[in-house]
Amino acid sequence: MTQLMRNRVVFILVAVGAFVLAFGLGQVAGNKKDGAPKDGGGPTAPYTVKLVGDTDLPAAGSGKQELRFEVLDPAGTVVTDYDTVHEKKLHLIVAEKADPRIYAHLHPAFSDGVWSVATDLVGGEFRLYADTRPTGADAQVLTADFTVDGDRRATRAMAVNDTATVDGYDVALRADGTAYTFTVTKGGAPVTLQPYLGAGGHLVGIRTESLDYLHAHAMAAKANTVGFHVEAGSSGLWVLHLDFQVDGTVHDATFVQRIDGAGMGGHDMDMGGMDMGDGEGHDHH
Ligand SMILES: [Cu+2]
Repeated sequence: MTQLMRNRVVFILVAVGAFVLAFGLGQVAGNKKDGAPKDGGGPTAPYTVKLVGDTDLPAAGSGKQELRFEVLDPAGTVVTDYDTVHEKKLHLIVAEKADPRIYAHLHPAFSDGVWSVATDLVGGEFRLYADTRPTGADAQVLTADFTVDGDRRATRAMAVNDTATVDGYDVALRADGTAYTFTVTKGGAPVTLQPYLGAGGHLVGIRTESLDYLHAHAMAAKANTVGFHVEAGSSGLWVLHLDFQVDGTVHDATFVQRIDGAGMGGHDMDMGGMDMGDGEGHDHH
């Protein structure tokens, strides 16, 4: 590598780093930091999440459906200390594997190393994402699969949508490159978005089929508009859940979008005027 190239790469990395900081990017699943022993060597073990009890939950309406799980550190020890991130020590996302439009964002209770939350999911196969930061570790997105007994929903076609209606609110999405802007109205009139969990809104993305995950936090919402920088780790059809709050209540607007992921080429990041060269900076995940 020539000195010129090296300087160029360093510049790009610095520029990308500044960009990530500036936009408060969410983490991408699989972007797990090592928990390597200090004496080094060998492959690094990740943090894991482990369901406590049966991975097959009772049917909806039984009153007995409860998710219980532990987070284990790389040595297999139950994690008991967590940092608070966006007002919670753990954010639990649950999605139906065949149709991630079926989704819940939950905040389980914690006792004696075990997280637990009551759910009432209709029958099917599900994935949970525990979005958390054990004290002393990097942010983690840990996944586990489980099933729920009972009748399953009829399959619905997956269609791209730019507008969604939830609880009487109309939400419009405008995607411009990696900038995703949502505008919320009710009966044609703008609403006032409130901060939710320390951000103007939260956007969780789950890719269909691969079930890749992304979580982006908004810049402060302006009146009825909230914007995110969305950077998917892989290209494909993604389900996007916008969690927004109005008048003290949280709502989930659900979108399906085809997104060009990072490093797939033919996709120019809008770097806000920074010279990013000819695209070498894309493979930073
Ligand atoms: Cu949360």
